Amino acid sequence: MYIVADKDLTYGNKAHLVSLKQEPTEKRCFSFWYHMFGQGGTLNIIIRTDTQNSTIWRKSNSQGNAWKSGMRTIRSEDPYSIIIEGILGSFKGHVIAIDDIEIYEEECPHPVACDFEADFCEWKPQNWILQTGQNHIPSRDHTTDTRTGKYAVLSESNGRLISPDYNYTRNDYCLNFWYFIEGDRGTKLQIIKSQLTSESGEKVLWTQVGEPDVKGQWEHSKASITGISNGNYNIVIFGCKKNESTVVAVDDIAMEDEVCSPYGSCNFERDFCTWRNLRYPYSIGIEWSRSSGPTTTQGPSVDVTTGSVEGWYVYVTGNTELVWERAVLESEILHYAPTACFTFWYHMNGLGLLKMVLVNHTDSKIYNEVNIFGNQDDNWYQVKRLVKDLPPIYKVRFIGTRERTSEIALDEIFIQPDSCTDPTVPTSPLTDFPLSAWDCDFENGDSCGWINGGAWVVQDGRKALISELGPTLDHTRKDVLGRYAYYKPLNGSGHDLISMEIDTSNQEYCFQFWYYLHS
Ligand SMILES: [Ca+2]
Ligand SMILES: [Ca+2]
Ligand SMILES: [Ca+2]
Repeated sequence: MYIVADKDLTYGNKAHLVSLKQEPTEKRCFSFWYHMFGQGGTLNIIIRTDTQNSTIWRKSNSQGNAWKSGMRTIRSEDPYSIIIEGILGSFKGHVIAIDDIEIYEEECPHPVACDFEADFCEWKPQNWILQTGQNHIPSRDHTTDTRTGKYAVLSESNGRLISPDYNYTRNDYCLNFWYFIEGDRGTKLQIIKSQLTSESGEKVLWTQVGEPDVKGQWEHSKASITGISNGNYNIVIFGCKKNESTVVAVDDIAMEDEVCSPYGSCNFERDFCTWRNLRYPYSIGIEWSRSSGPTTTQGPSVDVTTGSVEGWYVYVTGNTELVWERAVLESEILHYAPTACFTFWYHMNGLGLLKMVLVNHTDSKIYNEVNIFGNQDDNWYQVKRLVKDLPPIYKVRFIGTRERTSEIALDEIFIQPDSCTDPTVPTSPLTDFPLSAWDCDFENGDSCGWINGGAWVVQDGRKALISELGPTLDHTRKDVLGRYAYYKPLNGSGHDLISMEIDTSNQEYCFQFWYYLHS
């Protein structure tokens, strides 16, 4: 079933597909497939009761040249109808299609994922609101990178965003999210694992605080969540701020059924992970799209991850008549330095050129690392490249250039620090002593129960690079993501970092620490 723009159509014209009236429900999964390719257009799923309409799902603009799965759990105390609303883009021939609508009597899987475009999904907001970038900071959301896209923002001095109830069956999950913080040190964002039955059962998994005079930007992060299947837990996104003008916002939350993969890695099975198409003038005429199975006679018929037509990869696609077209896929900001191993698979059965370049985030200088020429056979090939002398912060771009009909495909991007052999396991601090309650590596973003007079800031190397203050590597992880306490007094702040009381009457202790002093 599809809608198409003909020449008489004006922007904003809508088409509605309305279901029969449904019985009230506590949980009923509405699942469907959609195809939205080309600029403009919106697809809404609306629940209509006798008293109100609520939009429970929304996507706008191109979602790539592929069928994608959409689903939302419906909960309604009143009888309702489901409305599928299509709003076309403004150019002729634009198509929005849907297929395979299914309704079944249970919750949809993955309720934790949310892009905040329609609502809070199943998250319960306490003092968080949805807003667009219009007249606000941040001025764009993360999902759509537009002024009309929505994100969740803290509206009071503190608030919680509580994850939906979900029957977690695995031991390891990874919460992926994007956040924006702008403000003083009283501005804080935390990810907390919270036990439903007791107030005391809260464990802080991740913390980030604001720093005065540092401009906010959307940043990607992950929090490892373990042991959530052993009890009745929720994930809580906690924000607090001391001052009206400061901002704490989140967007594009997703829960993955596995331990957190390294930053920048992607197998394209569910989405683009953190990779993005760059617009014109970086890209000309074409873009990278996700797909599975054979797309053209020249492209791959299976992906690398699964080796089947069910698996997903990305390929350059478009239908302009330019002679040399170009599509640029860019990573999030990466920080594996000074040495990292870049692994990816490509398929280039036809004319074309695939480049992997690195862009220094500090001065935008570009380093050309890999060039692969087309006209190869119908096979996937792996590239593994150890790159040395990397800058502390950079991005990776895959640039596909093709002539008219040729195809370039990519899959299984994997980036790891240090070497191309076994992935490195983060080492715990080297110590000859048993662990104690006073130990702190600052990796959770707080000072582990040490009382901070206010002059100490827990920061990572990325923050140090922006503010040009402090070391760019910590001692624990020895990379830009590792955190440490940095002495940076403000007017009126106390200077001490004070431990909990230590009783030395029965036992001796050794106090050991690493320091960095430079002036
Ligand atoms: Ca959004
Ligand atoms: Ca794949
Ligand atoms: Ca550390």
